[in-house]
Amino acid sequence: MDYTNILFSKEGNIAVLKFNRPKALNAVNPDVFREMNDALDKIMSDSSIRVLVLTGEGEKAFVAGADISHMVNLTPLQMKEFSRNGQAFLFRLERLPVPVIACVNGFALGGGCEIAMACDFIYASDNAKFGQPEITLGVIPGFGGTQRLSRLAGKAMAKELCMTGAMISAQEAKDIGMVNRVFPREKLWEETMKTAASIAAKGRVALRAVKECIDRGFDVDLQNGCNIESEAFGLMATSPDKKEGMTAFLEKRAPEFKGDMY
Ligand code: DAK
Repeated sequence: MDYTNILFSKEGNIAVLKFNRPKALNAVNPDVFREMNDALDKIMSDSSIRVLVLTGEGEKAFVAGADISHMVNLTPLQMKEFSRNGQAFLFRLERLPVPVIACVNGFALGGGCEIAMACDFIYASDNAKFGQPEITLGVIPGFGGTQRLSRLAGKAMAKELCMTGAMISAQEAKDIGMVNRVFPREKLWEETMKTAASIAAKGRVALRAVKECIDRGFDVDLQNGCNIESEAFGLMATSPDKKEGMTAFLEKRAPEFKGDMY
């Protein structure tokens, strides 16, 4: 599939996906989701990819939301279809067996904020703005915003942001636990890729297990969460990366993880 709404590239073993509709501040429509899903298929079938970085093309936006010009005339059935496509894409990001970093380089509003929150963590530039402004359009977040925001920032903060539709700065988003780190705009990409490279050097099997344990364990009680972890920890013993990591430590050298699946 040729892409016109996204840009897909690889930098070593790091995949980079950019929303590429800068004239509309990267607002997302069904074509964006179609292309993104195709790109995720490629990422899933490329075992050399260790990390995915998601960002927006241009100076102003990560994603300024769902495309309002597309949504304005949708029928209820079309709206439902749009919602399903969007939510399916977000669940795919969340369940992707490689870590996904949102590199938020400007507006992350509505659907854009929801996409960022479905990534494993968010790095933001100091000029980035976050918010769920759907209420000002007479609707509510439709790509899981009410759910993921309350899990990240707590119920009361999620209610305030979804009820007022107010935008918050990157620093405020960090203060409420939505964003991990904030960088000066010109440093964001470099810092994001530095972290991506650090993660990419780790073992693929262990990275996948960490992601699954934290995500699956989050919604269950501590005992069951720890059970999920023990199961995964046991499986690590079958990974050649475990032997390599521990042997490298004992031999006082850097490990070379191959990422073979057991
Ligand atoms: N959709 C379409 N076009 C957009 C857009 C958007 N979300 N955001 C910006 N643009 C376009 C603008 O229309 C403008 O186009 P031209 O006029 O140049 O053709 C261009 O991008 C530049 O925007 P501005 O001229 O407005 O730039 P400013 O710097 O002055 O303002 C802004 C930037 C981000 C503050 C402003 O553009 C803005 O407020 N944009 C809308 C933000 C917004 O409300 N986002 C949330 C969209 S609603 C659902 C599923 C999902 C959703 C809903 C339902 N269901 C399942 C039911 C999700 C909803 C949303 O995301």
